[in-house]
Amino acid sequence: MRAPFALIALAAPLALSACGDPAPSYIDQAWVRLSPNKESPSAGYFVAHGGDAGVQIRGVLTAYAVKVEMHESVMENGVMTMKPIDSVDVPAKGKVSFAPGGKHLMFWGINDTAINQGKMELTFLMSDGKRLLVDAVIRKPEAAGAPAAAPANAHEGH
Ligand SMILES: [Cu+2]
Repeated sequence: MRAPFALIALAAPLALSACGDPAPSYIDQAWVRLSPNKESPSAGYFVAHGGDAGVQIRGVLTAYAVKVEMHESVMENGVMTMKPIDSVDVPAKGKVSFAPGGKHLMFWGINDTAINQGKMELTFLMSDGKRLLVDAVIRKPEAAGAPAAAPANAHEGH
């Protein structure tokens, strides 16, 4: 019974000297693709980085929109649809990207204050009890003069 304890006693100082505080999880590259139409929701994207411990994103809040949801785009019977998701695992030392075509945030009613300042603060609720505050850059639809309502193929045929 003595040998295992002796090994642990030797290993512990090495482990302690190798790291200081545990690396925290964090979120970056947050941005919002503003919908050209105020009636339809806008999508948001970011990258979540796991720290030394795995964690879950349990929800996202913002004071600058009426509602936020986490969504996932999935193929069902050959059709792309999206579903709300309640939580997302961020593995230890791994990362999870919310990106166009996959997981994304959906915002309803982004207010003009946020649009005018070009960014909005998001609060990510984590399963370890932390709240991560991140500024998401708001990217407006193509120049205001570009007719959003024009046919998508308007420039074809040249
Ligand atoms: Cu969505």
